[in-house]
Amino acid sequence: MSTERLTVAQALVRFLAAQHVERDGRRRRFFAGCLGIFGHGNVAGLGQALQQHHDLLPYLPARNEQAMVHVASGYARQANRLGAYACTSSVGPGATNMVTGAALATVNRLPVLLLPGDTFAGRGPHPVLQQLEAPQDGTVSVNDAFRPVCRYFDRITRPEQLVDAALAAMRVLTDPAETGAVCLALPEDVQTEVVEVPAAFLAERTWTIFRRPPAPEAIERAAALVRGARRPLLVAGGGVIYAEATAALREFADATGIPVGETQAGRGALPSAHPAALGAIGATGTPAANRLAREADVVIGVGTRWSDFTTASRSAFQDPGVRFVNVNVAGLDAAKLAGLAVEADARLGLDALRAALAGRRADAAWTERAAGEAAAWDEEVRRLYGQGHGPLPAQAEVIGAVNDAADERDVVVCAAGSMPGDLHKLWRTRDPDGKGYHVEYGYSCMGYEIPGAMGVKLAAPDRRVFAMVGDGSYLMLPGELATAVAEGVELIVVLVQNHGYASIGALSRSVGGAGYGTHYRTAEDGALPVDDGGAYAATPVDLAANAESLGARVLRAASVAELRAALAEAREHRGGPVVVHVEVDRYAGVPSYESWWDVPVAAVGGDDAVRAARAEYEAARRNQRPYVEAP
Ligand SMILES: Cc1ncc(C[n+]2csc(CCOP(=O)(O)OP(=O)(O)O)c2C)c(N)n1
Ligand SMILES: [Mg+2]
Repeated sequence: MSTERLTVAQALVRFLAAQHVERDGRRRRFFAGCLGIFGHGNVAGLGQALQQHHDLLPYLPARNEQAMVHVASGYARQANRLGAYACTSSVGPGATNMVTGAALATVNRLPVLLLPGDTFAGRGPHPVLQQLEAPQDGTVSVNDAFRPVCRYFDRITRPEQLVDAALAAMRVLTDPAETGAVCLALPEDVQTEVVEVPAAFLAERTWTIFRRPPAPEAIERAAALVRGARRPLLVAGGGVIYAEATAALREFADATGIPVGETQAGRGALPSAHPAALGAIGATGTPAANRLAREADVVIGVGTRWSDFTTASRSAFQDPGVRFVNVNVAGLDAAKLAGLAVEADARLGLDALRAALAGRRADAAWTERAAGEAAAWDEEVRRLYGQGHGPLPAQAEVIGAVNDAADERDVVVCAAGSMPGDLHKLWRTRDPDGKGYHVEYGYSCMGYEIPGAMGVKLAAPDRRVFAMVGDGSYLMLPGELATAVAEGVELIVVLVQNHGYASIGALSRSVGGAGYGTHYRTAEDGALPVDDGGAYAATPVDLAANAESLGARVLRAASVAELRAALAEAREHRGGPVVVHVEVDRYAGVPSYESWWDVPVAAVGGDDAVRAARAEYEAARRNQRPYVEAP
């Protein structure tokens, strides 16, 4: 058997560069490159190896470790999980900065490979700079914090462990049911040590992602349930898009007349103009989807993890006999809401169920009702887009302007604040592959927007990418704007200034609070910085100037007309990111439509407003359903 003598880091870099994936006969490289920030924990090991093999695995220097994992997540999602980035960090703070990124990737079921440096396996110089000493356990390092947020964790304490660990990492990264963040912690001494690896370990390898077919019996039972339904509804989740099952979904909807609501990750699975499309469902859903959900008797969830936003905290489905059919590649999700578990690839599952229904259609009255509700909702979107709010515009008008500026294949990216809920409802989706809408709402992590959008653009250079970012999100993680400038990544960042956490201010007021602490404190605020819906002082910050200082082209818009002009200019900009800065009316929100989100209210104490909110909360909770009946 031929072998090669390499450092552990060199062997790992060569292994990563040789990995490929294949699905439906289409094959591609798995790792687009390695993002990183060097420190003593990785510069001599992985840093040396990446320099030596820069032609095999491109290196992309980032500005913040959390953000670089977001870049990797954005990339993986846009690539339908058929591509990924590795992320290398130093030991200590560089490593723990990646923990939040890891959780985001795992919650959203996105493959990212994390390669944090670790303290010396040989322990010679311990405690090394940035080492956390655990008096009770000699094996602990800060990297153990990756264990709960990763789908696979390993620490390479001996060079020869690399072969086994690298293969295990790839198995998890390329498994659609298990994928998420994978962490291989690399002690800084081990990275530089010699390992004799078999040539086969370094050879090109293809991981075929076979589509998992549904069990025929499961499809028969699912079809029987759907045939017996009077008011069937389908809820499309991210799995529909990842499995490239949007065409199968259209065919299913066309053949059955069953209306379709969409989760955040599944938004765009069916273009807004499709007659069966109800748009967003759940706490941030449309009245069209939420009214039909309330009455549905059989709900087919495809590729959804049934988050609280989708089920309106288990209040969305009110028919006492409602049953669920879950088509999902992951057993964890297929079993939720006591549904009939159809463990399968979304495309194969949809095709099999359509075939089993053999031309059987939902009641015409139900299908027509869905189309009518959808048309009424479209009118409401038109109204909100063009409401002419003043003197500052409403956020909905900003969304309308960006939607108009985006072409069919362009992508909108967002993650936290009031924008995700507004986008979920209002964004008109058009891309037939469902890749035009990218709101990270599994972890809803402030700061994801700019790095996530960068990952999207790296995965889809032929699409225009709009990042919608609130002032709060921007302030958390603006640094990757500098990376986008340096790397010439073309993004259109729409920076929406409303002087603080408008979403949480509104949430606070809805639970009887006064928006305490949700408006950035200004000199006038004194000790009690409230946000009670009245006049407020603008914060003395200039985020446009901040973006400019990072090297971005910046356009300032003071009205909807100026915004539209700025977006037209931004569309033509080449060579790097453009930031379009616009201020909106903090209190001109998009309403919630016949839905609910469970946020507990203080049971004792507080003032009249809190007591009233508690009473309302207790009443709303009575609409919660356990969803435990067997299918
Ligand atoms: C990292 C992180 N910290 C805290 C939160 C809780 N949170 C959700 S939205 C929000 C405020 C977002 O502010 P901004 O980006 O300005 O958007 P706005 O609410 O004003 O629309 C906060 C603090 C979060 N989602 N992520
Ligand atoms: Mg804000």
